[in-house]
Amino acid sequence: MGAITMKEVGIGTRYFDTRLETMPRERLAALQLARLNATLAHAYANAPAYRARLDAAGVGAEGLAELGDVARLPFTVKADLRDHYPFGMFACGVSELARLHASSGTTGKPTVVGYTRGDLDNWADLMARSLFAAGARPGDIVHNAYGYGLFTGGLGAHAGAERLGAVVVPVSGGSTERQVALIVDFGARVLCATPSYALAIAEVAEQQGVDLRKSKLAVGLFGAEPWSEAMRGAVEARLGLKAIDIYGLSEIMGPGVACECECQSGLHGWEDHFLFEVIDPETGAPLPEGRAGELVITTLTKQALPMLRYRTRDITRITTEPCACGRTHLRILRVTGRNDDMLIVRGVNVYPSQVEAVLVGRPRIAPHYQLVVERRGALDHVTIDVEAAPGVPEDDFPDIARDVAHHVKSLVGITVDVCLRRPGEIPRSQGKAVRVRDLRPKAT
Ligand code: DLL
Repeated sequence: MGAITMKEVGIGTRYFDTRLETMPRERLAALQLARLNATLAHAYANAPAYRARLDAAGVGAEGLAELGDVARLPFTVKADLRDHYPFGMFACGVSELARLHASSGTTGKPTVVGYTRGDLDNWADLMARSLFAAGARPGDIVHNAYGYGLFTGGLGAHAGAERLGAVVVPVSGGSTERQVALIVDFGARVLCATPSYALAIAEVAEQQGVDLRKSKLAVGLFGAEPWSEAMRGAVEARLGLKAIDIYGLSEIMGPGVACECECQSGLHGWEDHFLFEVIDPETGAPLPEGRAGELVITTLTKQALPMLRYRTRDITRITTEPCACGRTHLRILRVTGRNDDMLIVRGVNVYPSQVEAVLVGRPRIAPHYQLVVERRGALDHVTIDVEAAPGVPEDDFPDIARDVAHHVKSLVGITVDVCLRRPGEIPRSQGKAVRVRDLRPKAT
């Protein structure tokens, strides 16, 4: 993609890259097909792991005739990256890499991802595009509380903010009291953090008697974990900003794969760089637009680590309905959760974010919670640990617990125990919040 000039992102411009963000959908599809075939040829020629798979699937390097033919390609899954640890899936030599990131995962080897200079350049562009769509502008002070390090959040948002022409404050996570002071003293207009950490910042500010609603904060880019509309309401009310959902994953790039615009009605998936599909997680069959299923992403420009039909495990829906903002790129609706996080409670499938939607905003409880899952006999049993709001008398806890259990039953359909905790008892996150404590015996 072409270099972005400051002229294009000047005041009054509605897009970071007008040509690419508003490209008619037929032209976008043609661009995708050309880039998909270039990606296949690149993977076939330079990534032995892919060549074998493409041969086995009867898809050589000759390319696909239409985008729908992508369904002929085999899926790639996280285990492929682990099995080829560290660089076995890469399509370039180590000397051509400019950066490595990794995610630690709960078992075994980390998942390692690599970027060439060109990949980093595209990432910075897409992250700048996302920041702009969210409402950030050149010259804004961007307080970046995503973790720096092997996690892609910190450095990804950092490079995008610099590319936008903003002023980045590279705080990373932690030392929350200091974060509050810096937001106020530097006059940050934009906050980048996980939604759970944004809430932790709001809470510490309130404890310090600082009203962040009166600060210059106007826009927040929150992602890296599932969150609900109710949480959006809570964060917006307590920080006095517009809370924008941003999505991404390291295997595909990092933050900025998709981001909401100021309409806050779904995340624009940047289709000039990625091909999005939704599949039935059981059968692997592609699902029509609008149906909920697992998001599958193919990279269209990545050089170091092309990903062909990567199964994200994330459950969502997509729509190509036009957005009021004028961007033509499809929208991914809020990611409700990961397949791996789905609980089956007496036959009912539940994601923690569905429970969150019931908890957050309810009177007399605070938006800090964990689901504790145990095995009782043959059945899974869920206890919701949720904090009482500050100042609520402990004598009222049993009544509140009953009321919460009742609402979870009627709105989510599962029977749970509710345990009211005192303010501060649920651990606060500095990055991705731990929403489920799984005490079930591990399958052997
Ligand atoms: O979390 C990248 C990121 C950083 C995205 C900062 C947004 C902001 P990973 O650590 O590889 O990368 O985790 C990716 O996090 O597959 C989803 O399950 C989840 N996730 C990310 N964004 C969202 C979101 C980063 N907006 C995994 N809503 C993904 C729901 C999200 N889940």
